Amino acid sequence: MQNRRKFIKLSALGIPLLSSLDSFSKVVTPTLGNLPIVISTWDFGIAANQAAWKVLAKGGRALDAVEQGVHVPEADPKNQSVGYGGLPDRDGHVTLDACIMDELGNCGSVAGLEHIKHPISVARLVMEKTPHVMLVGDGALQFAVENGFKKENLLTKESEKAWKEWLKTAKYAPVMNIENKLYDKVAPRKLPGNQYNHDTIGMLALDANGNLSGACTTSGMAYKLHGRVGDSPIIGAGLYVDNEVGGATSTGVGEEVIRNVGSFLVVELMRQGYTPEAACKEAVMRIIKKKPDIAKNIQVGFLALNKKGEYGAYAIQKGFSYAVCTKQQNDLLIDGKSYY
Ligand code: SD4
Repeated sequence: MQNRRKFIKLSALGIPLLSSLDSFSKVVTPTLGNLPIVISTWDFGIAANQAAWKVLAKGGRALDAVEQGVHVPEADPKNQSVGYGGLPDRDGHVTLDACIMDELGNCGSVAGLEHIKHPISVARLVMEKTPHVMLVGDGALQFAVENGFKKENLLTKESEKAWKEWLKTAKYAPVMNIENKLYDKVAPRKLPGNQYNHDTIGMLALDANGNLSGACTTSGMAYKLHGRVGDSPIIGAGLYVDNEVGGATSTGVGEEVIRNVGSFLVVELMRQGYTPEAACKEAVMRIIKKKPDIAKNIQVGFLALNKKGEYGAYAIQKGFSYAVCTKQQNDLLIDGKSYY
C-alpha cells in the first residue's frame, strides 16, 4: 500500500520511478524462508501464480502447480506470446515451445508444436509417458493428438492481423520489454508502430514438502524463421531445476540464453553459494561480456528460486517484471520494486 501511494505520488510529480537505476537493471528481493512459494516472469505471472497457488495451498505438488499456473497465459487469446493467440512465425504458423522439470530431475519438452493450446501438458506427457526428453514439430503434434489433445487453430484474428501488418515491411526487430505493460505506466516509452513482442512465462514453485519444479512456455520470438527454436524448451537454457539447490528460468532473446546455457548456469552458481539474485546477475553479465554490442539492444532476464524459498532476478535492461506469490504476499516486482 505504501509503495502504491509512493508510486501515485511520484507519478503525479511526473517523476519516473525507475530513473535512478543503473543502466543495467538491478533487481533486489527480500529473503523468504516460508513455503510454499511460486514465482513467474512478467505481469501475466500474477494471474498464473494464482492458479498455481490453488494447487500449492492444498499441499499439492509443485509440478502440478506450475503446469496449472502456466495454463492461464497459454489459454489467454489476449496474450500474444504464449499458447493460443501467440504471434506466428514469418510464414504465419503459430509454433509453440515449452518444457517442464520436476523435483526428481525428470524433464519433458516440445518445440515447434502447432495447433495444441497447452504445449506444457504435452511436454509433461513426453516426460511421463516416453523414454525421451524432447519431441519437435510434426512428431510432437502426432504424439499430442494420439494422446487425446485437441487439434485447433491457434492463430487468432488479432494475431493474424498483426502478422499481415508486419508482412508489409517484414523487418525483424524485437522490441525490448514490450511484454511489460505496467512498465509503460511507470516509465512511459514511445514504441514504434507495428511493434511485436516476446513474452515467455517461466514459472518456478517450491511446494509445502520443499520440492521444486519449473515450467516454461512460449510462442517464441514473433515472426521468427519457420523452424526456429528458442531457449524456452531447452532444458538448461530456458529452464533448469535441481531439487538439491534451486531452479531458474529465463525470458528474452533465446539465442543468447542458449549460447550461455543460462538457467543451468544460474543453478550451478547457486550451488556454489550465490544468492538467486547474484546468480542471475552473473549469468546476465556473461551475456553482456561476450557480446556487449548485441546486449545493448536486447532484453534477457533470469529468475531464480532456491531451496530455502529465496528468490531473485536480474535482467540486461530495466523493466523486467516478475510475480511472487506466498501465504503473505501476492506481488509484482518491476526492477525489484513492488508495484502494488
Ligand atoms: C524465445 N525466450 O523464444 C523466448 C522468448 C521470450 O520474452 O522469452 N521472450 O527466445
